[in-house]
Amino acid sequence: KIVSLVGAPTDVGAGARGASMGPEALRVAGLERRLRARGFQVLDRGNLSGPANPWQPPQQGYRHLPEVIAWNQAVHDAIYAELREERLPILLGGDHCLGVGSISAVARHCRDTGKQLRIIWLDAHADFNTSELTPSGNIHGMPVACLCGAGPRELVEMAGQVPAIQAAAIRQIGIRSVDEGERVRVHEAGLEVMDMRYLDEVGMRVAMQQALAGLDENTHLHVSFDVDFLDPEIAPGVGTTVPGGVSYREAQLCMEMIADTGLLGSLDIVELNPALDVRNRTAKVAVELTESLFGKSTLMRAAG
Ligand code: DIR
Ligand code: MN
Ligand code: MN
Ligand code: MN
Repeated sequence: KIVSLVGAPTDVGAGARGASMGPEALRVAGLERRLRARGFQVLDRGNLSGPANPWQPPQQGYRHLPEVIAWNQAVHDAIYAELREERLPILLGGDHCLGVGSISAVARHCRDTGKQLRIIWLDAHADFNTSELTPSGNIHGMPVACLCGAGPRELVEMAGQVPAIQAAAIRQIGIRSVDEGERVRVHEAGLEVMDMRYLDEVGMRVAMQQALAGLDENTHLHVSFDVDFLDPEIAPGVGTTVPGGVSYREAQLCMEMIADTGLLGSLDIVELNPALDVRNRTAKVAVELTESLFGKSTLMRAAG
């Protein structure tokens, strides 16, 4: 399988500037070289282009909605094209609003090919806000809601089918910051959220066994990796750090267990903010975790 890198250098959906530099920081940290060392053929498709960040306050509950739509349409089209070529696309974000475009493309591809879709959402946040509930207006707090059918029409309809995905297709891991109104919607929608308390109680191994249960050869596994999933001590380069995150070892186990399924079909790496990072440390950690996601392990192990 050929891996393709698609850069989307924008921070239009975020509340802090700087995630627009994420793609280059991941390249500088050696993402392509490390994937090649794992035996993958890698195509760097370069960066998409889109509108600049106008840095305006929210209007009707959305900050930069036209710009967010334009970037997501570009991401959707690029990721869909890679999937149609049977490549494994990695979206280099960019903020997490881009999950709408990326996962809309994946949902469309799964519909084309009759695949079952499972999404592993690694994040400190549920990203399930709507314009009525959002405390910030930042659309990077809304992609899961949009994908499940709640949001502005242009984003909700991007997959050509509403909703783009069922809430039942998602497993959220590492969550530790959910807003008041958002919490109610999470429960109403029946989102499966493995929050930090749950990880503390049962451990990453059991949580991931559950998150990866019910997959078969016909499953397309998509991982949406918001780097604020990680504890800020190991990943300071994000705009919305939340203390008490996933440790380096927990994150490695999480990635290795996903790799073991052999079903990874697409990946987003989002919210990396080099302007807040320390000597590109967070980008390096993200690259190390991506290596594990693509099968790097210390020893050869029996399957299962
Ligand atoms: C918060 C932060 N829930 C919001 N969301 C973030 O503004 O909606 N998502 N940072 O990644
Ligand atoms: Mn395919
Ligand atoms: Mn997120
Ligand atoms: Mn987040």
